[in-house]
Amino acid sequence: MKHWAKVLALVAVALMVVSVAAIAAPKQWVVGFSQIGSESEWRTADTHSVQDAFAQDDSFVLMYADAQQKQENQIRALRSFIARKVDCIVFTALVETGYGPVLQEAQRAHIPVIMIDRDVATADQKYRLTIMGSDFVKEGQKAGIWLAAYLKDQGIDDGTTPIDIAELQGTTGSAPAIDRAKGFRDIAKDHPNWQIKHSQDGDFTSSQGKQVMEAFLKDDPKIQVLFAHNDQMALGAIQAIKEAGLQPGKDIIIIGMDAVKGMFQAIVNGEANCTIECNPLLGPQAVQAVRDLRDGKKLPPRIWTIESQFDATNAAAALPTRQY
Ligand code: GYE
Repeated sequence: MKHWAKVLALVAVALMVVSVAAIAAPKQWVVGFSQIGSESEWRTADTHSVQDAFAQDDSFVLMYADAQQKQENQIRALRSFIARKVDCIVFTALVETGYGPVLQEAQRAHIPVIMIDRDVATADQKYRLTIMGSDFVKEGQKAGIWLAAYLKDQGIDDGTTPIDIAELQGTTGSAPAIDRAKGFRDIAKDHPNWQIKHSQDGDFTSSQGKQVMEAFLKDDPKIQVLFAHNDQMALGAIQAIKEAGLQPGKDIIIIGMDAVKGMFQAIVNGEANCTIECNPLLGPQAVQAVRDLRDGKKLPPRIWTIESQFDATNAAAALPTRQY
């Protein structure tokens, strides 16, 4: 073979190798993740899950923005993702309303938006591709169903004597606060003697849960049940109850949501009664959805997570295997 023919053959082989590699390796995607903050153990587990899952696949670059519980920070972060022309946005909405314009901007820039955990209001759902996460209405219903069974089992509820219930709501206007309140009331309405006498925003944090519970108890030391929209507020409230000289889990039945380790421990210690699981480990599912999107697959409009509930009958057995 002539020298120039050899060179040509080598170049052809090199080109083939490069193009095969290009086909095999997917195009690297830049993904912007707008998180709401770090208000709870749940949120921390969720953030780590998403960051770890994207870090395991080097065909993704994750840009992370923590809004520190402020909607304006979140809108600013979303706009900066759009300006940087990211390939996809993963987004958890602090509250349901107020994101329409920025989501429309993403749509106009042809940047797909995948919601995880907290959705936006129905009117703005047309601007996002899918939502993955929990059924918060169902979680609220599960809390009500558990309470009905427990009261019956303990012989506390005769169906007519009023049951004095306090509710610590999550961040006003957020999807889980709206839906958990609704789900619980779906069940409460079948028990006319259940009286939700106190209901206030505790912003999903332990410190506010404690403060609000203190105020509830000052106003009404006869509260029999506390329904907290997350475990973090329930754990804060437990402190307030103890400081008021009452026994949490006995004088006041405590129901939380999330199933974080601290709440498991409280149930095992007899200081709380029930927690409805809300799975924060959304990272692997989120990565899979973005991968499918990149591969040109159609995403389902709703991706549910699978959940359970824990009380004195099963908390101790499950505790050693809990990841959050
Ligand atoms: O229950 C709470 C967190 O959006 C489902 O937010 C989530 C909630 C979770 O701060 O602990």
